[in-house]
Amino acid sequence: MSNDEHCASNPRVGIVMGSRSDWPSMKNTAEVLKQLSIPYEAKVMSAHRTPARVHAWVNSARDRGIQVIIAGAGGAAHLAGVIASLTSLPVIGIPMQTSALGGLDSLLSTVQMPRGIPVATMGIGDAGARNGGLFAAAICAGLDPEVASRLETFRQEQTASIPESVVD
Ligand code: RP5
Repeated sequence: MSNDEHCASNPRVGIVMGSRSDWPSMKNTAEVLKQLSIPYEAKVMSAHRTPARVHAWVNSARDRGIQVIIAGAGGAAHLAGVIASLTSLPVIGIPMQTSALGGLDSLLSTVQMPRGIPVATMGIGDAGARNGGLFAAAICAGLDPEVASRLETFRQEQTASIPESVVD
């Protein structure tokens, strides 16, 4: 992943992931934000392997205009929870699919937060990553009527794209 390619100058959403190996799933988040013209930045940082990078990035997030954080991680997936412990910005967790346990490890690590530090946890893998982007868009829509209007149009188009007939 080239981060430059995926960074906007004034990001409103921060997409972070524990490893570059998470990008094939997390790009689903980026794609839907791009579709909705919501500026984002995408970064690799790990709660375990690069804790100082996590702290530095989270501590600057609000001042740089980030409104929502989406964190994807797999296995002992503490990234979203650690980020939520460092900021009161809304944090959306995306549990990555894993080869060892199918992502159940990531799901439970992300969703089972202690009382007081919430992480809005999506489903495992690609669908969760896309829904995380849409959930972030819904939060941004509450702050920006133009985003609300684009999200409404997106939903109408999605509805219109679902055929009722079972054959072509
Ligand atoms: C987690 O470990 C990452 O979020 C990733 O899902 C998983 C495997 O990472 P790599 O070994 O591929 O770097 O921290």
